[in-house]
Amino acid sequence: MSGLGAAKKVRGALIVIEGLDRAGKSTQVSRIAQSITAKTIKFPERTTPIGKMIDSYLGKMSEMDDHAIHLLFSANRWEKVDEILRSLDDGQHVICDRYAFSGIAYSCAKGLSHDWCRSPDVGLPLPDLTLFLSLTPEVAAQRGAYGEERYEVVAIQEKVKTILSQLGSETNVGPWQTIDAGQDIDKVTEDCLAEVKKAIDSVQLKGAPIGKLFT
Ligand code: Z5A
Ligand code: MG
Repeated sequence: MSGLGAAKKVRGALIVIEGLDRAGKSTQVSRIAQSITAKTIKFPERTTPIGKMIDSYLGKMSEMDDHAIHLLFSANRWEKVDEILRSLDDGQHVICDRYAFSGIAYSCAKGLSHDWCRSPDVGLPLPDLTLFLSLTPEVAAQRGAYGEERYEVVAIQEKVKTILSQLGSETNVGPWQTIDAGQDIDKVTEDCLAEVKKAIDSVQLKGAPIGKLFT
């Protein structure tokens, strides 16, 4: 016997894409997923019972206390945790279109306390990389008018941008890279992929288990 067992399967990498409305998150999520063959999950995931309540709130078809909707956004992430962990365990990369950072930024922009907003997401799978697609409000404006959903107003987007851009320097958020989302689409993809490939290499090299967010 050589003593060599079967090679241990390397887990997949968890990649998060964050940014303002029209920053190009969904565009880049699908391009990156195609390039590295990854599973994609969009938050909010509007098809679950919790997601349907969120969808109704965002579409202004229902009203809710700010704390209650914040908890629903977080619950909507927790209901996908098993699926995320199973995929990573199977060696599949997972890319999330928004994550807990959006949860904090939008609720804090409405005046809720940062510590309170952070707590329901403590312990979620820790991203191996978060890409913050940074865009000025002027460039965002050139991508068309805001839609009709609840947060699609300039005053909220300005506050969210300030809060989101500071979240990368908090502790236990995982590696965080800011990408200039004002460049042309192909260049943004190129910049994103360069960081994603480094993150995947690091996961494969270290072989470390997935961490827990904010812990
Ligand atoms: N929310 C929350 O409050 N709490 C939470 O916990 C979470 C979310 C998770 C729903 O978001 C709302 O939920 C959101 C935050 C809140 N409210 N707001 N605002 P959503 O994810 O469903 O919707 P969104 O992300 O805000 O909007 P979006 O339209 O999906 O934006 P995007 O994905 O970043 O952009 P895109 O669809 O990829 O691109 C937008 C357009 O720009 C499109 O025409 C592209 O072709 C174009 N584009 C993209 N990239 C470029 C470049 N580089 N140059 C030129 N044009 C480009
Ligand atoms: Mg989108």
